[in-house]
Order: sequence, then structure tokens, then C-alpha cells
Amino acid sequence: MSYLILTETQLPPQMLEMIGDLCRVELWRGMETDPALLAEAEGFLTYGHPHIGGAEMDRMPNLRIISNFGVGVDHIDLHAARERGIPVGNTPGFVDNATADMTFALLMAIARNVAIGDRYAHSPEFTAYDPSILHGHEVYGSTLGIIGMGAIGKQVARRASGFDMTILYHNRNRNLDAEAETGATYAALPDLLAQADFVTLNVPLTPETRSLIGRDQLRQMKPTAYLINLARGGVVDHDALLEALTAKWIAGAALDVTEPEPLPRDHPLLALPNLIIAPHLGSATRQTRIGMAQRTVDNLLAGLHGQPLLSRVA
Ligand code: 8YV
Repeated sequence: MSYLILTETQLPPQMLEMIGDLCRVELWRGMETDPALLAEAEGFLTYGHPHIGGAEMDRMPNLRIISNFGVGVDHIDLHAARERGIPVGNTPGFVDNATADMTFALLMAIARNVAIGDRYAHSPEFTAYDPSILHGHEVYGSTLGIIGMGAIGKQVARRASGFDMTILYHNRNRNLDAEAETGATYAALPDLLAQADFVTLNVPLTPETRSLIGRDQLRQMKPTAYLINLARGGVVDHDALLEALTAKWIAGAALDVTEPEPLPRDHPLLALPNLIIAPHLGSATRQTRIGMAQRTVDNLLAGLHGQPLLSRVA
């Protein structure tokens, strides 16, 4: 017995090995996909972020499981999946540490001019050491504002406590566990923005968090402060960010995610010296990818066999 599953990009060999002979894997080409494959597909493994809405689901009448590689499911219409009785699985818990590490990597990199320093040190211009250049912002002992105190935000806070940072956070609800464990203090969003030296975004993208950081919020930040986005591009209004970085309302920004992703190659954000950008590397460690792959495959197979998923989001 072999199930037909679709995926929008080639799966890495390690995942194919985990799936074994149980499934036949074919590529999803959006609405251009061969109707015979759509009619037969029983599983969908979203390896990147393809949009799967009600219209897409309706083209796959035999679909019994959508298994998402990753925790964020903003590209999948969960309401439409629930209405159609299609379970959706994701990988909570597996990405937390790697994403928190990367939040800190980008925070440190923008604070201490790592990217610009790297380009300078590689260039012919670097001919003599100069102690007067590229002075960054001290991270140790500074104030961190975490927006989104879920599992990833809490791991960011744990790292920040090692740097003796004053930790403020904003969340839909207070997270008493995180407060007790990390000494983080709940703050209203305007207070957090006004006080933080570094603001990290660790929220899922939902209708409530779309454009959470716009002109007004960037205006509330200190001119010496930095914004670090490891959530989704849509959480930040990119036009407002461009204005803020150009007019120096804030000192800089570090983005792991953008909308669209990638940005068009001639996007003006890419030309700014006070912005660093990574190609969505939040969870990209060898160790984390293995855990994510295993959970994605386990959810997929459970769904195909009509069993409860190990982590179900809809
Ligand atoms: C994944 C992510 O790399 O988990 C998430 O929500 O954004 C990343 O960890 C991505 O989803 C894989 O496509």
C-alpha cells in the first residue's frame, strides 16, 4: 500500500528515507498540478511556505493530512482545513532553541557591526587597525524587549538573562512561567518600545500580529534601538521600516524574514547600511532540522493511517 503525497519542493534525502516506501512523493505545482495527481493525493507535506487555502484543498478531495515542516502555519488556512476535516500537523518545540540562538546571533551581529565589519575586513580598504571605527551598542546589561513570550520568546529571555539584560516582554497574556524563570517583566507595547535597546519579534503571524510594528511603533522606539525580526515578514510594515531606518528613527534592524521572501533584489531595504538580513535561517541547524523532519514525517504517517497526530494545530 503506498500513499500519494505532494510537496512543493524536493524533500531532502533524509526525509525521503524516513518516509521510506510508504509514500510516493510528487511535486505540487500550485493550480497547475496535474489534476490526476490532485485527485489522488492523500497527504501534503509543506516543506516551505506554499499557500494552501480552501480552493487548493477542494482540488484534493482525498486529502487526509497536511503536515507542516515548521511551527508557523500562517500559509495554511486552518479554518478551511477544520471545515473540511483535514488535520494539520506542525512541529512545536523543535525549533525553539535554534530560533532563539539565531535571534541572539542577529541581535549581536547588528549591535556589534559584525556584517559591516566582515565586509570591511575582507575589503582592500582595511589596511590598518583603527580603534575609532564601528563602535557598536553594548549588549551586556542593556534592555531587551521581547514581543511574543511563547516557547521561542522564553528561550530568548533565558539567553538574555545570561547577558544580565533587563528583560521586558509583551504578549497577549502574561507568561508567569517565563517571568519566574527569567525575571522578565510584562510591559504594555508602548512602554516596551520606549524602553528597550533591542526589540525582538517572536510572535506567529496572525490577523492580530500583521503589521504589529508600523510607523507609530517605530516612532516610539529609541533612536539608539534595534529591531530584530525572527517571526514573519508580515509582522513588520516594510515601508514604515524603510522610513524609520532611512530617517534614523531607530539605529538599525536585523531581519531573518521578509514579505515577500525573498525581497525583490532591487528592494530599497537591501541597500541600507543599518539593516542586516538572513535568508530565513531561524531553525536552520543540523540538529533541529532532524527533529523537525522526524516530527513532520510522524505527523504525516499518523494522518495517512487515520491516527492522532503527535502535534496537531487544526
Ligand atoms: C522553518 C519556520 O524553517 O518553524 C517555522 O515556523 O519559519 C522555520 O523554522 C520553515 O517553516 C520551513 O519551511
